[in-house]
Amino acid sequence: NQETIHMPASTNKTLGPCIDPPPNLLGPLRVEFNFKLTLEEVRKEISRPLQEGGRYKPPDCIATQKVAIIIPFRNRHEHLKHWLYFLHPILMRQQLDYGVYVINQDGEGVFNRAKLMNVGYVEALKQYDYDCFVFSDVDLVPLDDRNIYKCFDNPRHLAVAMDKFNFRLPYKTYFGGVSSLFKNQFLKINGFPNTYWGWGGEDDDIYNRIVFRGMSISRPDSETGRYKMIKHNRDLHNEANPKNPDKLRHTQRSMDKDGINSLKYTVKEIVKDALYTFITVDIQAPA
Ligand code: BGN
Repeated sequence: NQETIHMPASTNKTLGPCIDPPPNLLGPLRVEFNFKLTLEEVRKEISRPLQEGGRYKPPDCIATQKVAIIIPFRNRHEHLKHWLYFLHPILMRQQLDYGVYVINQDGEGVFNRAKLMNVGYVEALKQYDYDCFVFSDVDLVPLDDRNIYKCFDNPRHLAVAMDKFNFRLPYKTYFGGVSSLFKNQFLKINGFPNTYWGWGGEDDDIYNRIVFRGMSISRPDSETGRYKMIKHNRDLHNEANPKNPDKLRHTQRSMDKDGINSLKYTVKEIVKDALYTFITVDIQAPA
């Protein structure tokens, strides 16, 4: 009986590398946030190809990079649902070997986006041998799937044309929203600063670090780099910090001692959902 003798074709083939650009991209996307959905519905709809913890590998080719997506987070579950709903299918079409890490700041102290991103870098590496790190705000969804969530020859700024800035860069050195760095690029700048508490400036500090280490910024064009931001009110405990602008004048001096080499935190809990790995951390925030 032939059927029992022959192996199914899929079990015995050696996979080739994924080709660039990925063949199934759609280009411009329609994105709306004006609908309610439960996490259960999102899981039902999109978790089938995923492995536990929000991990994915393309089934029929070998991805060229292993990408950790790091999302600094607190109290934004509504946004996270929309992010997961839109991003997972995009990341799958981009044929990435990726995992989604939500880094949840424990407690009600002052928020620290950049420190949470440092934690995400360290914790993701404990799970898998990632070589590329994409750092994304939870409220930003790309409007074009040709904006690939991978790493480039220089640190990449992906969110170049956000709706809230009229689809333009707010200023030329803007590095906020979504960015990506290879492991070696991240280490070259000693990671991100841990000392920007509250809103503002940490992304400018990261930009400075990159330039001080002789790298430049890679960006998609302003069509490919369009983003929609989920509207929200200003968060509690994330006020603009008047100390942050002044800190920016000292990046060159501070970056060697404030970064991944001085990072201190404790993990409170790691939960592997079908759609993401949720890591709650105490980052010793001031009250
Ligand atoms: C800038 C902020 C960035 C922020 C952008 C866009 C500062 C430092 C003092 C100049 N920088 O002004 O962190 O991403 O606006 O909102 O506050």
